[in-house]
Formats: sequence, structure tokens, C-alpha cells
Amino acid sequence: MTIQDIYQAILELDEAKVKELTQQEITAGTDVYSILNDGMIPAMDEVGKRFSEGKLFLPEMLRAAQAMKAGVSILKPLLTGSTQVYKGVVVIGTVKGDLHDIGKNLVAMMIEGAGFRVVDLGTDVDTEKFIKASKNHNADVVGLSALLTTTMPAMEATISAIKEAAPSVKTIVGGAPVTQEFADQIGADGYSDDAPGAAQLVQKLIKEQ
Ligand code: B1M
Repeated sequence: MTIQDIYQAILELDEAKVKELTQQEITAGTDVYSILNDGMIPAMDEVGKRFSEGKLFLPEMLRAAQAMKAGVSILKPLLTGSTQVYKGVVVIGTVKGDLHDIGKNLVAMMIEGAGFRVVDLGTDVDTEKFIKASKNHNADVVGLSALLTTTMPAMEATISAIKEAAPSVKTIVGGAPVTQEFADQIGADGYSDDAPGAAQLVQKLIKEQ
């Protein structure tokens, strides 16, 4: 049994096997981040590559996502911990038009694990919903995720609306096509290319406030 077997089980779209192998790795004491970074995330990259090459289609991509989610559900308690006193509030969501949520969910778990209350708005979230939630929950930070080049412009629109409606709220962005350069260009307060980095970024921004 190795992390490579989890990678393989995701490519085989075998949800039950992913769950079983993930549990076995946890029991064996394997580092959670190795399971994610060396097994699950590379498998999703390979799925995306095969999709681009026309070797795999949308239903398979969806089943691969379900298999990964099943594995992540086993990792979740280890990523989030059990904080009683929160350091701040983070509202997070995937932007309008975008249904990808695996990366956003990981980011939410790690921010929660770093001691923040996370209000997860889900996917396909419009500007108005982000603003309403940040006001209702008194958010310190709003995090936007996008996985499609076609939904990246929604980040810009949402960030400028947040800056106008709630100027003290910090904004962070991420997702596979998003870059530091793009984040700077749209006026985001921070960018991270992965989930642990997003949690560190939130800590830094809240300390600066
Ligand atoms: Co989609 N999809 N997909 N897809 N999908 C991609 C993104 C794609 C790159 C695949 C490809 O062609 N190679 C491509 C986008 C091309 C582009 O825009 N340039 C694509 C496409 C085209 C599409 C559709 C348009 C396909 C179609 O219908 N013809 C369609 C769009 C639907 C929509 O959103 N409106 C679609 C649909 C789907 C599924 C529903 C089948 C499924 C998503 C299921 C789900 O999420 N519940 C899916 C999947 C699984 C993928 C791939 C294969 C995997 C994404 C993933 O979960 N990665 C993806 C290929 C790829 O990314 N290599 C692909 C693992 C995840 C842990 O990584 O999300 O990058 P990621 O998150 C990372 C970082 O980016 C970062 O931290 C995370 C952890 O380290 N991060 C943040 C993410 N959000 C952050 C926020 C932050 C900070 C960091 O701060 C707030």
C-alpha cells in the first residue's frame, strides 16, 4: 500500500478504493499533506490532462472528483482540528459561473484548521451573495476561487464591489489559472497557489489589520 495506489484509484474512478486506501494511510501514520500533494492532487492534474487530450470525458472527470472528495472527507478532521476561539471570520466561495470546488474546499479546511471561522458559500457565487455574507458574518477576509479562465473576470467584478461596499474587508484569490500578477491587476489583497499558503495569507492579513 502506497500513496501511489491512491493516485491510481482516483484515475480508476474507484471511490470506495480511494476511501479505503486513504483510511489505511492515515492509520499507518502517513502525513496528510503527502496524501494530498503526492497522491490526490497529481491524480486530478492527470485527469485534467487526459480530459484536454480527449482521452477522458466529463462524466469520468466528475467521477474522479467524487473519488477525490471521498478521500478528502476522511482527511477533513485532521485538517480542520477543533478550535473553540476563532481568530477571525473568512467568507469563501467559488465565483459566479464556476462549479469547481475541490480546491476551494481544501482551502476552507486549512483556514479553519488555522483557527478561523469559515463561512463557505459554495460554488457559482455572485457578487451580491459575497457582499451580503461578508456583512452578515462581519468577515475579516473574503476568499474567491476560480478554476476557469472564463470565470476569472468575475473575480475582478466581485473584488471591486467588495472594496466599495466593505472597504475594511481583505480579499484573497486563488485557483489553477489565477496568478500573483492577475491578483495584483484586479486589486486583490493577496494570492496563494495552494491551500496551506492561503491559510498563512489569512493569518498575515489579519495580523496587519
Ligand atoms: Co473542470 N476544468 N470543467 N471539472 N476540471 C479544469 C479546471 C480544466 C483545467 C481541465 C482541462 O481542460 N485540462 C478546464 C479549464 C480550462 C480553462 O479554463 N483554462 C476545465 C473545464 C474546461 C471544465 C468544463 C468547462 C468542461 C465542460 O463542461 N466541457 C466544466 C465547467 C463547469 C463549470 O464550472 N461551469 C468543468 C467541469 C468539471 C467537473 C464538474 C466535472 C469537475 C469539478 C467537480 C468539483 O469540483 N466538484 C471538474 C474537474 C475535477 C476538473 C479538474 C480535472 C480538476 C480540478 C481539481 O479539483 N483539482 C481540472 C484540471 C486541473 O485543475 N488540473 C479541470 C484539484 C484541486 C485540489 O486543485 O482546484 O487547483 P485546485 O485547487 C488548488 C489551488 O488552485 C489552490 O489551492 C488548491 C489546493 O492546493 N486554490 C486556491 C484553489 N482555490 C483557491 C482559493 C484561494 C487560494 C488558493 O484563496 C481564496
